[in-house]
Amino acid sequence: MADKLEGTAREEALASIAGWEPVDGRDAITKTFQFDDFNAAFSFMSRAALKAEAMNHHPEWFNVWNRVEVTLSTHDAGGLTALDIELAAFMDAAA
Ligand code: H2B
Repeated sequence: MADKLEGTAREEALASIAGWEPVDGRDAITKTFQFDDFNAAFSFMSRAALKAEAMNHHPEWFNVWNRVEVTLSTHDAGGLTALDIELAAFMDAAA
């Protein structure tokens, strides 16, 4: 299992991704992606889903038409790990 990110490693990891915000009350990060339409939003979700499945690391997300709200956390570790950072960076590149 991936270890929870702590200290300097955590700060550096979070500094490497842009636009992700901490979630109140739990160790997780969130970002809302906005697209031109549902087709673009769902295409993004499809790319992210294939990556998530390959990583065996899955997002919590909510989609309405062109908007995808994503929360990332590692449930097994009870907080943020390098897996969340990797998936966040992938999503940023895929958006
Ligand atoms: N996704 C996330 N975000 N956190 C996990 O701890 C996790 C996961 N664990 N996807 C995996 C699946 C686990 O539940 C299965 C049994 O491998």
